[in-house]
Amino acid sequence: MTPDTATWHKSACILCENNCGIQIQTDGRRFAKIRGDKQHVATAGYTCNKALRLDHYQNGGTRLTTPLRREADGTFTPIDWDTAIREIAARLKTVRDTHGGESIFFYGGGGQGNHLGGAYSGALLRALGARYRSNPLAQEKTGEGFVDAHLTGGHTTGDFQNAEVSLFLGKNPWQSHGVPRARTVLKDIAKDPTRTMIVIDPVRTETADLADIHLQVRPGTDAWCLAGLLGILVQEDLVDHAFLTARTTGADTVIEQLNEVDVARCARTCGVAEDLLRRTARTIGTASSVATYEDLGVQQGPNSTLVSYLNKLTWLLTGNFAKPGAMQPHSWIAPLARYDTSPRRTPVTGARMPGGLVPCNVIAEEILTDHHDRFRAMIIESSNPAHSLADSAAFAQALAALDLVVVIDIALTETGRQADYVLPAASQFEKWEATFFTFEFPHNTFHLRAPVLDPLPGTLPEPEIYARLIRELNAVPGGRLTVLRTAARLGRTAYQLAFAVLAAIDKSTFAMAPYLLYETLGPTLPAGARSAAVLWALAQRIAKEYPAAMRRAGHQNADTLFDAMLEGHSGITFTEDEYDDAWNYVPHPGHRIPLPIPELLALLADLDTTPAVHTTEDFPIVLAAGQRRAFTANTIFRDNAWRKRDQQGTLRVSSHDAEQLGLSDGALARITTHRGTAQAVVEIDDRLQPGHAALPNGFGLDLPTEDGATERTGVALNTLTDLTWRDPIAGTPWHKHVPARIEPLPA
Ligand SMILES: Nc1nc2c(c(=O)[nH]1)N[C@H]1C(S)=C(S)[C@@H](COP(=O)(O)OP(=O)(O)OC[C@H]3O[C@@H](n4cnc5c(=O)[nH]c(N)nc54)[C@H](O)[C@@H]3O)O[C@H]1N2
Ligand SMILES: Nc1nc2c(c(=O)[nH]1)N[C@H]1C(S)=C(S)[C@@H](COP(=O)(O)OP(=O)(O)OC[C@H]3O[C@@H](n4cnc5c(=O)[nH]c(N)nc54)[C@H](O)[C@@H]3O)O[C@H]1N2
Ligand code: SF4
Ligand SMILES: [Mo]
Repeated sequence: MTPDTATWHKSACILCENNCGIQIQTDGRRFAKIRGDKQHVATAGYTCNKALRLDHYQNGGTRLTTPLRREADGTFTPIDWDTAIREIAARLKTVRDTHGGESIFFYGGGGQGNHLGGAYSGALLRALGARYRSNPLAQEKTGEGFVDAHLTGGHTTGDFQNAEVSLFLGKNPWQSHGVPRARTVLKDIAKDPTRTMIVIDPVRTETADLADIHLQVRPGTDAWCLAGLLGILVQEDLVDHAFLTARTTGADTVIEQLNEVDVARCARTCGVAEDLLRRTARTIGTASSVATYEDLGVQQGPNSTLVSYLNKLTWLLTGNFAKPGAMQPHSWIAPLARYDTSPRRTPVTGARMPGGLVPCNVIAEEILTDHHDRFRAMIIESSNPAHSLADSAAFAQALAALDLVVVIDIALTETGRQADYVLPAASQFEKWEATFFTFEFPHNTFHLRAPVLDPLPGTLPEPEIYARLIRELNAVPGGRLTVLRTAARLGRTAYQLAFAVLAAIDKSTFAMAPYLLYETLGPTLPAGARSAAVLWALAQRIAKEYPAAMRRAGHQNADTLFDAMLEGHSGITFTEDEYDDAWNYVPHPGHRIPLPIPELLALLADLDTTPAVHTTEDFPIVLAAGQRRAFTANTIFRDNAWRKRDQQGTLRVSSHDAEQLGLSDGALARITTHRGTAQAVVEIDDRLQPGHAALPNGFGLDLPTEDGATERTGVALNTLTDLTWRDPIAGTPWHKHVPARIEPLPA
């Protein structure tokens, strides 16, 4: 085949939420060259080192090309698609008829680069009467979402391009991004003497190297660090009274309590000098604008929901909302989760479900019980929970206890190996794809990606997989589809009308909409973009919820917006907000932000008696299980060769600990926790403080060897983590705070 060197295909990187626009040159099915897409509406040509390695995702060598069924003896038999769909639908029906649709649990629906397929899963769940779902958000962001629901009513994003003060809390954007064009933005801040970067991290990260102030807290003590900062803001009267009076309610309650905070004691507990804490608070309290970003360092540690609340109070008490350089609410293409202030509860353990998601750390407990309402079946798409959730052994036991496990993935993963059926999906470069990581303000962007290659033979895009299952379940009367198909041929106006009429007759039309759209509008879309049909409904929603912002972005109505999505191969701006509009996103009476959250204020009041240390004599080191590095990704690459460095995934320890424990650089160490044990190569790294160690995420996959066995490189982190170490409110895990023992191993 002649290399297709003339054509650059537009797409996006799928490794983190920024989804940088890229261009790919193919050579057959190989990605010969990859570069940033300068025309991309959000990232303008920027990429980090990882995007250039995406051929290892596309052609990494462990792709599935046929559905698999697991037999009684544990082996897999390849089966054809019709058989797979028929058998799975029949078994799902049996579970539903025996135990009720609510006993069918859905996990996943998208990773860092693919949410379009998952948008169709809701219709399948509706067809089955399933009510419970979860995804990886429920092991990181649900505590933050719970706090957001109480305060601003939704997610906020920091304007780091313009902020006078940028605060990164348990976040290392140099490596993990999250901020678009992160390295450029961080370097710009560092260069500018009028701007200040504050990093709160026990590790002197690459981001901390660029910071003006680094609060190198003891691991797991952020609640005290932030309580101290807030205490100073209030006690030195650095709060924005005009903002609090005009825009919030209950500020007095919060201020009164923060007046009681013993700042010196907080400083001692978190290990930061009181002077430095005071200087930091004054910097925040006197700045013209402050933006903050909290991430896994606090969200996967002790007191995480409380920490989210305290973080948000630092910028709310100082009036840093809805103005340039501060925190902004924003529009969404589709919200990643809908949070409210009193989430419903799980059926067995009664855990709160912020965002409507079952906390990842209770899933095994919801299954491993004889409770009548336990989950009996699980559908897992675009996620590898047997590897990524706390306590892999417990999760494996839970999977084994289910009547049916169906996994939809491009590869045979650690989770797939434990499934009853594995369905092979087309890769993210072989189908129409998009993410709903639309967090920007004032210009919010969205990128629908066209396929770069045809699907690998034997694979299907997820919307087609869900549609086939729904057809097999006979969930929608054929007449409905005929009406909509006829209307689709008459044009979009007729279609909209027909849809509205159906919805008026039958409420389930909305829940089944993705499927209805896929079957009826989908086939009329250009360039085989059938999977984009669901975006039509999302465009209607945008036109309804943000009409002025949509028009400012140049879209007259939902239809022109939908067409722009289909045609915008470098992404489009779908809403253009104005700073004052930000208040419209605050759903509370008078658009005021209610500051007190009594349950969290109670936890704050208890800090004096809350343990700040969780290590013991047996497990004296705090292990951060999952550090983001230059060559880590989630389990998106199933091919170790993608890494140019750190091939083993080293265990980083300080030279102090290395000396104490008898570890040497490059030698093997054994790591032991309450749950398990593992081995890793030691790297002495004085970015870490004594008593703190770090292992990278994304390692420890069981990859096939040539002789048909599997081989594991690096540590599968969740063999070491514990389900019960979780936040009392959101149930989010303590992956960044695992008490461990580390010992040298003979070479
Ligand atoms: N290179 C790379 N980038 C990625 C990913 C990847 O796998 N690799 N994954 C993506 C995903 S899914 C996510 S969610 C993001 C996560 O992005 P981040 O949250 O930035 O990543 P982490 O390295 O897990 O944790 C951030 C920091 O928390 C610090 N930390 C550990 N313990 C504590 C503590 O007790 N207190 C405080 N304040 N900090 C602490 C760590 O030292 C680390 O520097 O990254 C995304 N980007
Ligand atoms: N101990 C510890 N555990 C952690 C973390 C940590 O720091 N420490 N980090 C956590 C975080 S923040 C996250 S976000 C999770 C992520 O963990 P997971 O939710 O498990 O996500 P990924 O590892 O990204 O796995 C994505 C899966 O999707 C598959 N896939 C790729 N493309 C497609 C596609 O087009 N269609 C389908 N159907 N499948 C596809 C991949 O093969 C892979 O199996 O891990 C979490 N687990
Ligand atoms: S920042 Fe890097 S990993 Fe994230 S989307 Fe962009 S290129 Fe990919
Ligand atoms: Mo994540």
